[in-house]
Amino acid sequence: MRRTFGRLGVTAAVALLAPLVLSAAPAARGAAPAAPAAAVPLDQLTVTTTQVASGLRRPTAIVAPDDGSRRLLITEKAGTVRTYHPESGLAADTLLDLTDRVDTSGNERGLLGIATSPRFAQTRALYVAYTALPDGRVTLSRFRLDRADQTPVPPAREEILLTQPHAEYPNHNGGQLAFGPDGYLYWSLGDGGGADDVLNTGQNLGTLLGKILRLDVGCAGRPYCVPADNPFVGTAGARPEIWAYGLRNPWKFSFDPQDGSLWIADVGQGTYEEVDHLARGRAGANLGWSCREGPQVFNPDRCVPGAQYVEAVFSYRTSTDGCAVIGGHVYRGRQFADLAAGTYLATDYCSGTAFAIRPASGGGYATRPLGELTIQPTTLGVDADGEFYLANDLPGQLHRISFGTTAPAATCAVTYKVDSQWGTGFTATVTVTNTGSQPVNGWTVGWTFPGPQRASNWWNAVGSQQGAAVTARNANWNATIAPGGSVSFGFLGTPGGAQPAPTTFTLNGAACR
Ligand SMILES: [Ca+2]
Repeated sequence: MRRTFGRLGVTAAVALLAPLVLSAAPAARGAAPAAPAAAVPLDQLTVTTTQVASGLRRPTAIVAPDDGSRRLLITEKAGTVRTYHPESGLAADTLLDLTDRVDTSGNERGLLGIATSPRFAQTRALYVAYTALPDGRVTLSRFRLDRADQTPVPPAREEILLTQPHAEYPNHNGGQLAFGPDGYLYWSLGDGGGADDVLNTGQNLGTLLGKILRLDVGCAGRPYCVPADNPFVGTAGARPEIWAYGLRNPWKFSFDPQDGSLWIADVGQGTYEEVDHLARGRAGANLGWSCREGPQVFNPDRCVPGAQYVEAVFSYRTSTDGCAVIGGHVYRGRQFADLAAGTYLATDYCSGTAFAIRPASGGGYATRPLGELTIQPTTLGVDADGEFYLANDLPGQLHRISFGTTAPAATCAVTYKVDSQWGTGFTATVTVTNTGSQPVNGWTVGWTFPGPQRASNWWNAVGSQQGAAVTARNANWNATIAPGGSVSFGFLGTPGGAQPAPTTFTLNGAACR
């Protein structure tokens, strides 16, 4: 019988046996500072997928080296790494083959995670996380390459950096790898598997199971070093590698490249799937398992008196709205910046639902399901330009993700004019004309810079910029634009020299066409 891979620790039997505990334990907010809203509200945001490759064999993770190659490296459960390029497609040759050492038993063991060192063209280090033969030990390894584009990577190059025994149960191996904004390597490990946190690891700081680790893999002479500011350095009985704890199976986590915050998607047992959000530098967070699952107490016997549990920022019902959350990324690309900048996108292995989450300007989070992506997604990925991809399990497809909007076209025309330009900067004037028959009362004009422009020192508008996405709001004296009327505003920009001008604009979230 063919079994599916992506239940990721959620079994029907477990769902039926999950205790119904409804009392609440103390919970602390894990929220990061709210990001400015993107131009399109979540209820007008749409998402679609376009298949760009097929023939993957149970893909598990996607990473894009920052070497200008435009490649995606994709791990497969059996122990292989494949290469995709947007022009040449999925390469027939395997980049790295570790099938002789990867334990693929059960649904959840295999080659699970991959990361490339920052400034990959110079540093050329490839990191992988997998379950190792013969007993499923979770393993972090490094491969140093001779050249960034070296193909294949010799398996004999392997340097094993850190291992954690994981023999009792084949499920809950975590496996995500990512470099943080601090240059350290983060690695997620599941709680050791079985069910109910039977090994009691989630709240136990003496084990690496049920944790996210933070490692300095750049120190000389040792496989890795523990950063001196890790939260449990010097705590008796605690493993100093731990960065965050109280996790069940953090299959995916990611960092927002703009604010450095950490988004964790923790697969639930039988009741709730959850997404957690930690501000940059938030050390030692306790995400709750197995005292808590999502917004509820799971097992009161595991609750530690006085403990502060970080509350999930989003949760949904296991077996109603899906079965296993597949964490994703915050959109910081250019192509859809005016629609989706600052939006975290996650999905679910069983339902394929696209869950959009966005920090709200007044605090809290706006969340909305945006429809269905594909069946059996196992990983979302982001290319070097910040654009999104998805790979799915048994179909073995790679999809590109696009955003759109249901917002009606606005009745507006916008001109963008560079007035003057010198060695280090420029000034520009933007003129908005109301081409409709109704007055506009209060306006927000949005666009995305196609180049490296940064805007500041605004006049006749209140401007802000997030990545390449720019938002300009009316000043208090020019909020109304009569039918046929115009307003002009401007700013001081950098850098100097000729830059491509923005070509599409929005007025109050709707495109000017
Ligand atoms: Ca939790």
